[in-house]
Amino acid sequence: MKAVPTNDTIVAIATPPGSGAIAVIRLSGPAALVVADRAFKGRTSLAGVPGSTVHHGFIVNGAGERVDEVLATVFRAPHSYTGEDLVEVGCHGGRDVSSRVLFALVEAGGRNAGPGEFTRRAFLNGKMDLSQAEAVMGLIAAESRAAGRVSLAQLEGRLGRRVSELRRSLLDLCALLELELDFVEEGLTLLARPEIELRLKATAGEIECMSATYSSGRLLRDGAGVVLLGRPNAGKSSLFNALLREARAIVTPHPGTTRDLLEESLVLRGIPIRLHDTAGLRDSQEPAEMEGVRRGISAATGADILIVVIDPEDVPELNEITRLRGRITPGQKVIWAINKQDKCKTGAGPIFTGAQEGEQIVPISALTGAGLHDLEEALISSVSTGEIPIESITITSERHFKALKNSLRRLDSALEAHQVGLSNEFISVDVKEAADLLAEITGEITSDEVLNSIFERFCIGK
Ligand SMILES: Nc1nc2c(ncn2[C@@H]2O[C@H](COP(=O)(O)OP(=O)(O)OP(=O)(O)O)[C@@H](O)[C@H]2O)c(=O)[nH]1
Ligand SMILES: [Mg+2]
Repeated sequence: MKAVPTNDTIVAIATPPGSGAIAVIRLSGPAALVVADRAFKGRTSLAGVPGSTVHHGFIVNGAGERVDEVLATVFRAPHSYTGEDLVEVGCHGGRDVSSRVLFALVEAGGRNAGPGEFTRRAFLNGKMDLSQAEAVMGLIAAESRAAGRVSLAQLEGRLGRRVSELRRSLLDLCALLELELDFVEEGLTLLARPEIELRLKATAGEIECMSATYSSGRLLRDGAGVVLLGRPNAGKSSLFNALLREARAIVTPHPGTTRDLLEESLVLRGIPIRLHDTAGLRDSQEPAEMEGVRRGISAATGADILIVVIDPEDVPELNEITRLRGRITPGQKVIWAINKQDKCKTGAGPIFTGAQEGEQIVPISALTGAGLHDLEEALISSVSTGEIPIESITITSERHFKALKNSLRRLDSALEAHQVGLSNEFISVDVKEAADLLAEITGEITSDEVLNSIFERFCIGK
């Protein structure tokens, strides 16, 4: 992949596409003020003004025509988002006018910025560590309050700081281990053997705890995949509609109504959920229904949470429950929704005994809405172990998770080397590797390839 130049002046519209009251066009680079001055006509030239000041003027294109009346905010290096000289031109927000202002600034010498290039420069100029740069993207993409909170905590640098501290303590340990090697002849020890073990275990323990947050962090970022599964007519589509509070899926009294896999998103108490309705499970010779059942089963296999919908009058036999149970993937959270409670006389409904330990049973009526609140509670408790405390660190990125896991593997092998009595050299190699893997999270050690893959997912102007 070609290298991205980092010293020219980049320009892009920073506000979302479409029309609005105003649009902001960002210009950043060592020559940002010079470039802006070629297009900006105000009372004074921007090159002469102090940072963090706003100036009224006009943007003029290469042909000398006025394009728009604007406000230009000047930020001087290093006190700007990118750490470079930066100008934000606030113009009128029409699609046409903002693109003409952008074009005038390109004519003046700006280069159209690539995706994430402003944030990439902010990282390269030390304004933020890599985990914070990724948090910018997470915050922009966050579709729920909980996901936004986690990204915001990461943006504040909490993850980066903690990871840096852990890395530092590993490097300190490494230095001691290596230093001790120099004195091995004299029989001098700088670290008692139990002390080495203690330090390795403490760091490994913390990395383990951090990486364990990924299972809920991932759900916050992507949304939990929830699949409604059950026999035809159990009331899956009715429940799907009830949870969405919208008549999204077709409901009829005929078994085999739903064929396609339906997917909709909803946010439950700040947690994003991707809800799927499926075709009822039964043996069929009808090609469309067979395909529907196949798709439903495949969605169920990849789901985070399964809601198995039961019509208590239809599935009393044990072998049906066993068949449904066969669709559960180990590790999946399972909620049994015992539907159609409105039809059961109080206290007379058949008692459901098909659940296993750790699985929840919730009696509901998709028709009347009874028990729906309990079902939502069951869903929330399956996704997370309660509200994520604001001061805690939650891992939401697969990249961070993998780095932590790899680092942990190295620490485990260092610990093993230590326990079998290998010399410090062997231990310190692993400890150093473990520290380097942590540095990938903050970007203290990184490659162009990693940077490209992170920033190309950003949108232009960020
Ligand atoms: N009395 C009562 N009827 C319900 C309830 N939930 C669903 N039904 C009825 O059961 C029938 C089937 O409901 P659906 O929601 O289409 O069931 P489904 O599981 O999606 O069925 P398929 O798409 O064929 O697999 C409809 O007539 C619904 O009105 C309920 O809680 N109480
Ligand atoms: Mg249905």
